[in-house]
Parts: sequence; C-alpha cells; structure tokens
Amino acid sequence: MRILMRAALIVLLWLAGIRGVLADKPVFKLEIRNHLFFPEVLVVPANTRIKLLVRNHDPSPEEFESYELNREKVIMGKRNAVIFIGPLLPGEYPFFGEFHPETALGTVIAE
Ligand SMILES: [Cu+2]
Repeated sequence: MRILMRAALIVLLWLAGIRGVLADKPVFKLEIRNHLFFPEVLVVPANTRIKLLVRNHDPSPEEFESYELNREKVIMGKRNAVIFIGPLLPGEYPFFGEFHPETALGTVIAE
C-alpha cells in the first residue's frame, strides 16, 4: 500500500512537471498559402521558448528555414508542423521557405 501511494505520488509529480513544461510555452500560428507566409512578421516575447504551429495550406511541401533561428523543417502539403524556437534575445530573425525563397519570406521579431 505504501509503495502504491509512493508510486501514485511520483506519477502525479511527473504529470504536474509535464503540464508545467507544456503550459508556459506560448503558441504562435504561422500559415503558408500560395508560397507566402502569414503573418509575414511574427512578434514574439523575447527570452521565452515559443511553440510555432505551422500550417501549410498549399498542396506542395515547403521547408521552413532560418539561419538566425537555426531551424529547418519540411512541412508537407496540407499538413502541420511544430517548431520550437527561442528563448531569443530581442532582435529580428529572418526566415524563408527554402522551396520558394523568392516569395516565402518572413521575420520573427523578439521584443
Ligand atoms: Cu533547408
């Protein structure tokens, strides 16, 4: 019985920890349509880990790429992807779609 209670307590603490980790990451949405990013400028809080939810509405794949954010992720056509960024120092972080770099351009502004 004692061991069961201890196990239950450990599970509860573990769940609380997971919730805490998930809870304080702000979520920002980014969409791809016609090889363009919406919004083109994404203002996020500085010094905070951010969850980017990217939805590709185009039928073709796109790759989210940013040297400044050190991120690269393919989003298949009509699919979603999750990209974690930050914590970022205040500043501007350009990103682009590697498969359509002439049109798919955007900037994350951390402030
Ligand atoms: Cu790439």
